[in-house]
Amino acid sequence: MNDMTQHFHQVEMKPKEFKSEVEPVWCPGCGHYGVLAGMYRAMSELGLDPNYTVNLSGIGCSSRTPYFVQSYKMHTLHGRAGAVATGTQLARPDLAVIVTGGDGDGFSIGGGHMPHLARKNINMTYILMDNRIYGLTKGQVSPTSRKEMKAYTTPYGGVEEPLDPVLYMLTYGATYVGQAFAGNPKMCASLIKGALEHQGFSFVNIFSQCPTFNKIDTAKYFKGLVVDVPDDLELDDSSSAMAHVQQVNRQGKLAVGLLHQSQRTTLDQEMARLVKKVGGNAEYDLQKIVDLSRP
Ligand SMILES: Cc1ncc(C[n+]2csc(CCOP(=O)(O)OP(=O)(O)O)c2C)c(N)n1
Ligand SMILES: [Mg+2]
Repeated sequence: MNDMTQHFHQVEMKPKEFKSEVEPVWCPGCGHYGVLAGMYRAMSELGLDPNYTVNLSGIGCSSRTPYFVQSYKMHTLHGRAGAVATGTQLARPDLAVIVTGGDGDGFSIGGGHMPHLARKNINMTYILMDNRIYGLTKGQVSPTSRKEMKAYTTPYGGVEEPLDPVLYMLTYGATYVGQAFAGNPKMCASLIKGALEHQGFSFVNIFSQCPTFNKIDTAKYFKGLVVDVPDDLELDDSSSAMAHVQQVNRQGKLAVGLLHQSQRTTLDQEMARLVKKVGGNAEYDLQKIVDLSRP
């Protein structure tokens, strides 16, 4: 364990014991199943106590994930999971806070929140299930859809350039950034595990095929393009990660693996420091509220 490592309430549970009583309602072949399998595995490997874990989401197929996971959960407003998770983390710094959501939820309607989660280094894990489409609403282009994509709202093809989620989060200062393909649940699990262990804002982008509404970015398509991060990538230098991702993107491929991990104080730590500085005698005033709220 190093300074970047989180301390959890731990239990011994098998991956399948992290399944809730609610069965996933996703279409057959949806990549989101791979992400969920990765989550169960990561949570089991860490022994994450469901009583001290909260999984938040906005709206979308991907945003249904909390229903299927043994944990506390909040199904919030479209695009607002990150903001609600920020409040949750500050009020209950003893919880593992996980956001699961889609490309539309995170980068369209929720786009205004994303830079702030990263720059403030909120101690949470954000898992983006990137199917490059609005799945739940039956197939409109999203900010990660490729430019020429024909979809419900773009019958003649899209006209907007897509954004790259990992370049975006690296730019705004996320302290843990990884990328994977849902067809490789083992890699998903290992990146999610690392993200949960990381102290600070961790972001994992997972390419997740939507076989119903996105006929271009299929599982086969993603599988053919993934390129593993080289062993000699300087993980603590975000500019190396950005250069690597841009180089791989230029070749029309997709960089997968752990891209960046660095250490910086989190917002809750900064606030605790501030409370002390202005004469608060509590270790952290919000912790006092937590203690008072316990039966
Ligand atoms: C305020 C608001 N605007 C629009 C919608 C409609 N809506 C629901 S989900 C969604 C997009 C979902 O796409 P994404 O986040 O990529 O998730 P996916 O279903 O693809 O997993 C939209 C536009 C809504 N529910 N609320
Ligand atoms: Mg989507």
